[in-house]
Amino acid sequence: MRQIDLRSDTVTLPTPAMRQAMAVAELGDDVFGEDPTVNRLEAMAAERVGKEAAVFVPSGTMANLICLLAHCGRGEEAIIGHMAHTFLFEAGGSAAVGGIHPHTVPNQPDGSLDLAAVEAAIRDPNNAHYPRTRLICLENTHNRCSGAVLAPGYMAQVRALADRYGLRIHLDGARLFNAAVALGLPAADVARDADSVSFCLSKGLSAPVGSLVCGSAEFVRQARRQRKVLGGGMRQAGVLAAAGIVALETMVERLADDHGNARCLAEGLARLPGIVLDPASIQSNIVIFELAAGAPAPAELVAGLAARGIKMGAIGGRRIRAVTHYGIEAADIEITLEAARALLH
Ligand code: TLP
Repeated sequence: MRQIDLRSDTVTLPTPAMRQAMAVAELGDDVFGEDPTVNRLEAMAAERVGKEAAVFVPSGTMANLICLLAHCGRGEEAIIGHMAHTFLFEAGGSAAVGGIHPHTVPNQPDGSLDLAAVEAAIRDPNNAHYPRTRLICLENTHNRCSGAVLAPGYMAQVRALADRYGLRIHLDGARLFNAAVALGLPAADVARDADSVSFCLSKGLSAPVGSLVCGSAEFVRQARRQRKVLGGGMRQAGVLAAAGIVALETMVERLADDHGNARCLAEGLARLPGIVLDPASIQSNIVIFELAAGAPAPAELVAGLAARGIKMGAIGGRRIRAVTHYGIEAADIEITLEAARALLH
């Protein structure tokens, strides 16, 4: 039976060109700055996102943690959406490791944070009772907001607000290239208003491992230090970076196919009884839908699909998530819709 794994775009396997590049990569000790393949990937990443410098790190979680540690000291505050990956799914790392105080603001369904709510969350630096606000964190695309793409122009407004209060902006761009492709803009435009941006090679871009932290040369110097603190210096990491270079060279434009497949999946699902979903809200490769009261429980639908070789994730409440990616074809969407139809009739 064909397996259709829609649990995440993290399940993607490297392409044959990536495996080939990994096998022949020129290597050195990256902690000494001497791995030519890592150096090439870092230069390429900085150029793509329009920042001075970049550093290769093991994961998206470590990338975000490194950025928060580089921006905030102990007892200082980061303003962050209540559905941000960094707030929900990174094991409280910034608090556990860095003593950073998260100040949550509600995410809007489009992934944004209401500007007035952000402003209200900024502390008076002259009042000794308060933690000091240092940072505003944004996420684009937004995982828990069904892959929502932040509207162009929104970040410029956050930038203006941050500048008024002397704050920095970190962008969790785990799926930055999905946002760029969805908007038809260069990634550098999407990241322009952020002081730091992280992006992942191992999601829709299909490389096996790795993320990049990008920012000013000085910020990246700090980030390298934090990477060392966290044990993320990786020696002959060019073997991984080689796949990342192929990912940036060959896997960005095709993300549009994933977005098209996600939209087809959402349109098909929305027609089924018991599914609550507005397909127009699906802008990238993540489809989150709800099962109405009276419909099967999410665990039941997920198990029924799994028995037919289709994997999705129940993500709490009555919600299920499906993520399209390299390896999922239009025909797989049809098979998935057929199976869901049979289970929900
Ligand atoms: N997201 C994963 C899981 O952790 C939920 C997924 O399947 O979507 N930022 C964002 C926006 C992410 O979605 C993720 C991973 C990360 C950071 C962390 O990246 P990794 O998994 O490389 O540590």
